Amino acid sequence: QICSNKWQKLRTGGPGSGKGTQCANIVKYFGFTHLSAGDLLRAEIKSGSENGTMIQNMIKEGKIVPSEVTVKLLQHAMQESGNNKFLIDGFPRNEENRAAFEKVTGIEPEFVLFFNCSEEEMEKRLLSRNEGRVDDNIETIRKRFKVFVESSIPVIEYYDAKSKVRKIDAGKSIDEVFEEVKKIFTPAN
Ligand code: UP5
Ligand code: MG
Repeated sequence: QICSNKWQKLRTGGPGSGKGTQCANIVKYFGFTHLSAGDLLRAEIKSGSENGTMIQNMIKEGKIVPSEVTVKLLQHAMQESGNNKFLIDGFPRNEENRAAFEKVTGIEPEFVLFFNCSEEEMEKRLLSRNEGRVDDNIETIRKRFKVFVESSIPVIEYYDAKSKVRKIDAGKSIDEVFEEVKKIFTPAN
């Protein structure tokens, strides 16, 4: 077995809500391995894999890459890590993702962190990020928000029905958000 269910932590939130930023903090404090599905997909494009062009086109359109591609990348990264505590960032993004991941890995998250943030604030953050991402332009950002509401929110609702969602006000400063995050990750939880 790759890892024990007990340690699965999963986090999600809209585009620019601060998932990557807070994951870096959580890794420092709590020793998880951070697996960003988006970062793995971008690395796959860079590696020149046969799926690269398809992935690039989907990211540019803000669309969700087929589960079989993403799940395989996540599974491989989990095996490579040698860790058994994972923070999965930005995944699952739709019901298909969720069902495929649980079927293939047999893993269900211990809980799901939901970073609640207004679209206005997320848009501001994404437009000032300046990392040269192909999806950080206003047209793609609008598409990402739409896909998030239509496809990703239902996944949050699914986990909420299982009492697994921990909602955080992600509109505050990075330090303030981390104070809230820390409470959720303290061992007593
Ligand atoms: N920042 C962060 N926190 C802040 C705060 N509290 N106050 C002020 N500024 C703050 O943060 C974004 C920016 O805001 C940064 O400049 C940061 O300094 C600042 P970041 O931590 O990067 O936010 P994050 O939520 O990680 O934003 P990201 O853009 O990465 O989210 P997305 O969910 O859009 O991106 P992701 O990489 O996960 O996915 C990209 C695309 O890949 C998807 O649209 C999709 O096409 C594809 N994809 C799939 O197909 N399947 C998957 O499973 C995953 C991705
Ligand atoms: Mg990110």
